[in-house]
Amino acid sequence: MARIFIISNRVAIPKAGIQPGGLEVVLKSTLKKNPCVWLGWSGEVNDTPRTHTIKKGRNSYIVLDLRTEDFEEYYNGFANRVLWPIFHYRIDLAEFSRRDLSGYRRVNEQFADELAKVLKPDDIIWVHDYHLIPLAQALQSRGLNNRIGFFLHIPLPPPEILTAMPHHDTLIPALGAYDLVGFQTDGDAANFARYLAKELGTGSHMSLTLGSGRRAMRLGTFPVGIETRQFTRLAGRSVRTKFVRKVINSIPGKLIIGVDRLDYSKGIAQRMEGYERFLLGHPEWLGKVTYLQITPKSRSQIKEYAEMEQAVSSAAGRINGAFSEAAWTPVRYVNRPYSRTALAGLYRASRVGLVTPMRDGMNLVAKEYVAAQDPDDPGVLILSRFAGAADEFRAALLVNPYDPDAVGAAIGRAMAMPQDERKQRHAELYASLLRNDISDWGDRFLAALAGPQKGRSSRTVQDLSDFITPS
Ligand code: ADQ
Repeated sequence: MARIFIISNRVAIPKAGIQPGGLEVVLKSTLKKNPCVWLGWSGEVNDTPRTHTIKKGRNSYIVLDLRTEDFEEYYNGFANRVLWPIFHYRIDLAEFSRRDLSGYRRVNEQFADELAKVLKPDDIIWVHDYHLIPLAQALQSRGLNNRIGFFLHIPLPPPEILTAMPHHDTLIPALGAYDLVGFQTDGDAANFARYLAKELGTGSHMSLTLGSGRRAMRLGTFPVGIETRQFTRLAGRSVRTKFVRKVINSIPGKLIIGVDRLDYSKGIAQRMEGYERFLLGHPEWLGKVTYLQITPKSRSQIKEYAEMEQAVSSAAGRINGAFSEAAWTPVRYVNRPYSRTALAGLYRASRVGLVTPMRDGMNLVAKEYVAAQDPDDPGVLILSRFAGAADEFRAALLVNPYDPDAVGAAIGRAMAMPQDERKQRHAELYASLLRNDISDWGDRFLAALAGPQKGRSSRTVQDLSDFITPS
């Protein structure tokens, strides 16, 4: 059985008592079904970097430290200050420097060096996310021609935005060195196809061989899902726990929930404004609804994130200042992470799930909220049309997060929605979750990587036109 090498910025080493994080949940069944080696950054910054290998059953985890300079330039710099904002359509927030780009390339070379020590010719490589775009090229320049796929967890913007990124013309075509490039949505894949057609003049029907000229690259859409039934069961148990009951008993009336990392892509400050418009337009709900926003801080050392922390807390303060009463606080803004179990119960206890990113690759919170509901008395999902999940979740209340009046109106509609309509919408959303469960997501990607004949959802670049003008 061929080994699967999973390569990502961070590695999640399973530890007793620690709940699995995002990527680990997504890759759980791949890690269970195949002998895997997972390689990435240890999370340690160390000027004499070390590499550790940890074995767990038939899987191994190889973690490497980063030098201070590399951490600053690759992670804080190019990945988080250039690729993250630009891929989320925020050219205005990108801070490009050549130094950061060379740090980014250097870490990709470091990863390739480590891989070169352990790879065997029939190992299959699956690279995750925007931190590692040039990795396939770096491996091929070392003569390593393993089958290799790439999955982008975040959005890919159209060429009109991508081309604003300095050095896009060497970086984006580097994806051509992969055998398969996977995206969350057809829209992202179409943007990539349009970039190739426009910038490289591939035309929409040309066979395309980029990079080393060895095999043709293919692209495909593989929307990430969740473990639907397990999450439903978890929510059913969790809603009865002491913790969730205490939260429910502490609020008057209905609960609206938002759960996000503190990131500008998630639109938390804009969402607060939408809630404010709802309170202004629906005085009948004053004192009868509480919006709980759970948001652990992230990337606080980056200026834009620190500014956003400030903007979100001042929006919460403004709303509470204007509307609070002695026995009612309209917004509860909580800056710490909660366990998956606690979140599942809180989702189930909430009448509305407010998921309004300005732009998001998929957004698993939207999927978790739907999975957590009681089918006999479900809550309503309000979802940004700019989340990848909106492609599958047509039965949610879709909103434009740039329009606070529309968000406010959607909250009003959700609060008043009759049970029959809630049940019908939930049934439709839940069916779509089951159709795209995470349990076979890895299998689908790996089957497509093994060859076009096996891939159900991958298309070859000869079919670029399918993506450019989807039927
Ligand atoms: P993220 O940007 O991290 O992921 P998301 O898809 O919402 O966003 O996943 C977040 C995960 O973290 C969820 O499982 C959620 O429950 C958990 N989480 C969020 N806030 C939390 C909190 N306050 N406390 C505890 N847990 C919390 C990236 C991309 C997404 C893409 C995923 C998966 O940005 O677009 O959906 O990868 O591909």
